[in-house]
Amino acid sequence: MNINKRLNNAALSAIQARGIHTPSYDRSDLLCGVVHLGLGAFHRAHQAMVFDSLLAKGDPRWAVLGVAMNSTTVADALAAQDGLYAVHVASKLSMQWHVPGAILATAVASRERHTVVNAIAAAHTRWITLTVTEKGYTESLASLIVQGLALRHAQGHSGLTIASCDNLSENGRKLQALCLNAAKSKDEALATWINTQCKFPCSMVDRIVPAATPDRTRAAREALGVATEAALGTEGFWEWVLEDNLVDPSDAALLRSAGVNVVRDVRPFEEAKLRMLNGSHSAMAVIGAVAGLAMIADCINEPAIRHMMQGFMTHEVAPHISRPDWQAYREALVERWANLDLKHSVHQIAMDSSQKIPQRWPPCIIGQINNGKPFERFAFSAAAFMRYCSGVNEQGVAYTIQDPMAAQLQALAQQHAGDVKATVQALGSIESIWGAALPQNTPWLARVAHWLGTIRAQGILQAAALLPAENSP
Ligand code: CS2
Repeated sequence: MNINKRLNNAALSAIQARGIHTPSYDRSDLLCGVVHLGLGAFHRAHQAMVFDSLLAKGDPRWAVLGVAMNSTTVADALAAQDGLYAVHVASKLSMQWHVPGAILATAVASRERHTVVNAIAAAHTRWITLTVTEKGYTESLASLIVQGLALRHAQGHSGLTIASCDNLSENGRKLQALCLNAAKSKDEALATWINTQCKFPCSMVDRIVPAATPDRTRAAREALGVATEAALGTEGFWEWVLEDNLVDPSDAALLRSAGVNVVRDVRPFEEAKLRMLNGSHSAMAVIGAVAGLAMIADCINEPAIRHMMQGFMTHEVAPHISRPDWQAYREALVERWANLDLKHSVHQIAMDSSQKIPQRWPPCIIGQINNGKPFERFAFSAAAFMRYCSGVNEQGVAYTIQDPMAAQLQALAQQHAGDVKATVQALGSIESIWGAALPQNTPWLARVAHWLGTIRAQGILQAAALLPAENSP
């Protein structure tokens, strides 16, 4: 390996000669038609790879300005590599390194705000896409977008398709409301222009993309034969379901040709994904963290957890989703979680649980309560979350809770550590997590307390083995 060489445009032909998927198009001819906000692993292994395949079909308008909101590390590492990076795609059938070419340039919003504002306003920009995480939907995000749109409007350019790709229900509507609010406080005419000329499609995006690790970077250097940073691993599976609500209607056919499912109503897909995939993920993450398991694959390979998750999905989640192929979706999930190449850390998923649980768990719990059906696996998951908030696993190893509410959650968990009922009372009454109804629901709180007591007394895996059998409600 020639480590003096690094991944960049000049190295691409040598990398391709090693059998690695590299851009088949001329990168010097591309137009930055997309401004993407949130340069995390997910975007690079999902939308950016879809845009890469549109570029490979000969449409030069899908190159991306990749904007990190605050962190400079990835933006600068990619800039030094001409926007290129390696992605290892692993499925049951194949393993393949890819070097997607869609990210043409990068910027950091907190450092180069004007670059981002000017890019949003630029005539060749057609889309803004976003993966800024659940906690990123703030007034400051809206102010950045609206500043760019104001300049765009002043310059007389057409409106943009602005697609949220975060795990929030009705993500497009939320983003639209946030932007319209920000615009109204500035200028009514601008708000009207945004409302009529820009489109905010809802979307569901799915692909398991663990955070980058040093091991993956080492493997990428080995495979590519050049020095490289910011390498990722992902699974073969990906899905992008997008509401057919686009400024340029002909984009729908283009996106479909690259495998995107453009539909009238995203809700059945979004609900299934948030409740079944993400809801199970959040449950396994806190259970695994408490049990001292490192990865999601370790969790799903643990019989007590696997049986619990099957029962969770079949009896407590499925009644509250309307995706027609949910059985196949559920089976595929178990297989996806067991993918050993992914090394998806439970602590990564447990991060920001206070922001994730609200759209993942309460709608199903309330649905079960309203239908007079059991909610034992949810009560167990809620108890596991409360046990997780203590910040120490069952082997006595402390971990960091990364969450905007970390200090409050940990203080409450520790303050009442010896008293199960008081812990459930304190942590179970936070309405921003559980909504208004559950903190008032005595049978719910009683079952959470039951499971928290059992987890404390017997250990979390032994407690999980006491849940109803997989095939019984
Ligand atoms: C995970 C998601 O970290 C999390 O909260 O549940 O990132 C999940 O891996 C993706 O949504 C899969 O599409």
